[in-house]
Amino acid sequence: TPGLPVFRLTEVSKHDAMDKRVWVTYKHGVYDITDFVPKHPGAKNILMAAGSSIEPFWETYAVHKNNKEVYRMLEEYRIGNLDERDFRDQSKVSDAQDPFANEPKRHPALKPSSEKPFNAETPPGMLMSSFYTPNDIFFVRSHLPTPEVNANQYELEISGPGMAEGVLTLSDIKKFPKYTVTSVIQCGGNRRSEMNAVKALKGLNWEAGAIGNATWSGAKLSDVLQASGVSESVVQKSKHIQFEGYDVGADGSPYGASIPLEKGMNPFGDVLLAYEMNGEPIPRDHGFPIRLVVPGVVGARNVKWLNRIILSDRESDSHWQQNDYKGFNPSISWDDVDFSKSPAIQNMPVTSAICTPESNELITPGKLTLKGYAWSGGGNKVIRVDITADGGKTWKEADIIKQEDVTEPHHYGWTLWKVELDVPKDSESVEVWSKAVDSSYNVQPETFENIWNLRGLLSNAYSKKIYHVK
Ligand code: MTE
Ligand code: MO
Repeated sequence: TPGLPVFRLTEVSKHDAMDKRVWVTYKHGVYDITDFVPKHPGAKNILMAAGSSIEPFWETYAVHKNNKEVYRMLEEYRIGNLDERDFRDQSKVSDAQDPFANEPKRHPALKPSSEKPFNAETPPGMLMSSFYTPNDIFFVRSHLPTPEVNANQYELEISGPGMAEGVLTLSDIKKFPKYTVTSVIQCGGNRRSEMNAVKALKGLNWEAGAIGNATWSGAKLSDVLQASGVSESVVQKSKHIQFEGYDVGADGSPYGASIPLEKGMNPFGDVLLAYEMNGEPIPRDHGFPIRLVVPGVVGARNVKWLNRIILSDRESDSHWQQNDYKGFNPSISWDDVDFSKSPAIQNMPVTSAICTPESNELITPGKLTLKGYAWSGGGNKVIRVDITADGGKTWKEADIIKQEDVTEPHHYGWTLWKVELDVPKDSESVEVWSKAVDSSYNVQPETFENIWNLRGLLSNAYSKKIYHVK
């Protein structure tokens, strides 16, 4: 932007706190974001960049990095240009310190929605080829650089009010009775692109593949807590179980989440400290060597690379528990959103998706076979999947391809289904809808309009596909 004043970095660095005004640089621009900070849900994080370049911080928050809206907002706060000499120096520094320099290799079939951090979904059609989603094509959702944890040095800390802190190694955890649970892990933003199509929102543009079904094996969290000295008095003083990962952001704070105490302490519950995924050691992308598995609950609480467990009377104060993964009224915008007003998402609502044929495939007149998945959170089982090809005038029940023989409220695996429809000779296209019903008789909402929310979470309306006939 020509015409604006030019600043040296030394001048920028003096503005590193709210009372001195907060300046940051981004590429060639210098911005005074003092008035922006109170409006920003992650203000705490943005302050870490005060007086310097915002780029290394945004590297770890890809939501910002790829979001034109955020750049547009930032431009409103531009006060000048960075001196050319400092601009060159800065770019050198950020190359050398790339926090994403040590990432694992990923399967080429995974479809990335962001590279740094690496987030990628399974192409929905591929989800149909097996009941248990193979580890190497299981979707990856990581908010921060992927840590590399050495299994021999792995330590899990456990603490709580009035309790001596305990430390467990991997072999300590493996000494507990081993349980295996089949459970879906689904990102809170799965199918967000369908909601985004109704009205633009902020978040990774997932199709229906930010979900997978696997067996998870490990120790029960309730067993481990019992053995770690969580007495009745500790329980009395606690309401939540907080978890922290080994992955840390630019400000040094780890990924964190929490679940209600009852969910984790219940001996009939199924929360696992898992060390196996589909019978293999948990792959690095999915939390090696230990990840928390909270069946029926939004993906975000299934903390990978588990480092600490903290019993507390409070929820995790992490960004992802407090200022993300919450639902809102469709009329709430970024100008009036108050994250403290909504509860953190835990159990997920019922959903389904038509996965094959894929969206862009041409079909032929005659028999058309649709395949898809259906799932519900909170341990609810899918009892039915209804399909219509005439806008809801008539419905056909899908056949279950596979579903585990487990009763609610312990049913955490998904249901694969298929249905055969007739495509008349003269038709140019068919529009098909699926809706799943769970064991509490919860049904998917019909449209995305009425459940729209600014983060594109809980995006579970009917799956609707239009296929063109050859
Ligand atoms: N755990 C840690 N430590 N760091 C993370 O970024 N992402 C969460 C959750 N656990 C995350 C995490 C989110 S939002 C989801 S959807 C799931 O992990 C994704 O699990 P997956 O990558 O194994 O598919
Ligand atoms: Mo997620």
